[in-house]
Amino acid sequence: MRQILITVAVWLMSLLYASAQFTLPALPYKYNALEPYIDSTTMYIHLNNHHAAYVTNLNKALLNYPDLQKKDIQQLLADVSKLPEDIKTAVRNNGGGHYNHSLFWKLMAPAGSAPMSNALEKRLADGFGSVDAFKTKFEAASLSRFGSGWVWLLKDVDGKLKIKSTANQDNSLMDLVESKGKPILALDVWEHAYYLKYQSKRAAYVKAFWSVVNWTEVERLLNE
Ligand code: MN3
Repeated sequence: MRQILITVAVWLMSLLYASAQFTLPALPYKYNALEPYIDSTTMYIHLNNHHAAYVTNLNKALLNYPDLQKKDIQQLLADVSKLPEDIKTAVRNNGGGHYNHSLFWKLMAPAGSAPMSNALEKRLADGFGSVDAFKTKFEAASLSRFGSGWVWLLKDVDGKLKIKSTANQDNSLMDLVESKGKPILALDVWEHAYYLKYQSKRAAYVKAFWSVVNWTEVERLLNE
């Protein structure tokens, strides 16, 4: 009888956890798929150490807040300033980390597999003068981000394209971030994203990133 009770208790706990927890996504390609631009070891560590830690710590922060566990990540971030004081910073950092990385993986693809369409080229040229001008501005934003953070191509409420940078794991969905908008393209400029291959040469990493951008996904997000 005791054994049965324990089994039922474990089963109930697993149900509770299964519904509560955010989970680490699988990469949509192999770890070495972005070589030589982003190396396999960096991809492996970035997903399984860094991103996994954000997921674990986000779940831990929400452990005593069953109502918040039911929200999706975008809702949590949109109201992050209104969260209880004891978990606000943890959700900002780890929820942001989970959302940003989940998006980042999907915004990359093996070189040459998801080229820019003529329609997207035109949208970028309309917004920034030319695709080259867009890239130059995006690169400049990634180099001027002091310390850890992200660089974004955003679509604001008026549908206008903007390049912005945020510190740490902040993003433009958070109510406490100044420049709001829908993330269309994201680049992680934390050192962990490039240090093994590029050491302190962030500029070389940013240049290499253009070779593995999934422009098909960028365009889908833009038109969504
Ligand atoms: Mn990262």
